[in-house]
Amino acid sequence: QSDTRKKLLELFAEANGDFISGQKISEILGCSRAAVWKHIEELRKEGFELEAVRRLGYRIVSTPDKVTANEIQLGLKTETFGHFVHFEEEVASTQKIALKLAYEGAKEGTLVISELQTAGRGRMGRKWFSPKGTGIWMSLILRPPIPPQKAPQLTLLTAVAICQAIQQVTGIVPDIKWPNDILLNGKKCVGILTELQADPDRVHSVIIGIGVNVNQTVEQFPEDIRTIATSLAIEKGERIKRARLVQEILLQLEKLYHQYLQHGFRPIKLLWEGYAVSIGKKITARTLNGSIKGTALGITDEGLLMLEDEDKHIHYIHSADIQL
Ligand code: BT5
Repeated sequence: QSDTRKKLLELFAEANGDFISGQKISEILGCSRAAVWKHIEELRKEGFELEAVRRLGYRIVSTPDKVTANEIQLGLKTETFGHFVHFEEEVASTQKIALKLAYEGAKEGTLVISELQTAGRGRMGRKWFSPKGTGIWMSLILRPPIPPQKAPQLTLLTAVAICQAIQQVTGIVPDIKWPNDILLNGKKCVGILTELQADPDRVHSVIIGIGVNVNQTVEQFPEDIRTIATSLAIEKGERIKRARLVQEILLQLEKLYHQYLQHGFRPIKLLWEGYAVSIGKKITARTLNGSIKGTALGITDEGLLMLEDEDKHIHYIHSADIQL
């Protein structure tokens, strides 16, 4: 079975994008035309794009873009991030697996990544839509020597790293909406979920969950988020190799993380402000204790949002949803 598959792929590789007739394939593989059709269907299920034209036969349009350990590690330039990759075709949530690995003692920089999440999660019990093969659904284990209250800074640091990576790979300059959204043309393209395991005075691990919409088309988004979500491919007008973007995110993250551990949050804050859209604007912050309207002044050195209400009172906000 897998031998036939290999032969078929070799045939397509030799054809170099040209058509091969069904007749020829069945002769070379030594199987019936119906069996050829079955193999073609299986390849399609794996993400190969194959065109079938009567009389001409089959032609390969594109190969799958996978995010297995091999794909990620081939050409990876980091010192440690992503040197151990735990890949699964399908998971409930990469966060759950990373949490378990962290608990079992996994090293800093361990990456969990999957093609599909069946129960991807956002903040506060919300769902993260993570369809098969079109996005980056991954969780990175960090063990920063910082007090637990500083952990939210890592969300902001991650947002900057992802913006830099997106810019590097696609040329698009994204916007950041405090604290964890990355937007393209006002629509959400990336979500970040930072989960902390700590004692009151010591961090055991921080799991950085990253969801990036990469190759979805508009129709591939569920209706309830179609108007608020977008993908890099939609904005760029072409598909992007996910593994390449994963490599760049890991590289930028590692650089900023080292900078952060050496020099603190200040340099990161400056970079963050360069990408932030909400600063200086009138916004509404929905917190667990109600909504506050005001002008976003910026973020503090700790990473809290400073919001000035109509009475000139400044609120320091740890966690909220922001409406621009
Ligand atoms: C987030 O939550 O934005 C954090 C998302 C983190 C996802 C990653 S994927 C890898 C790792 N494993 C996980 O299980 N999670 C992490 P929040 O700010 O609460 O935003 C959630 C809201 O975004 C939802 O309520 C929807 O409105 C919207 N949404 C859901 N899926 C989306 C998608 N694919 N693209 C854009 N928006 C989406």
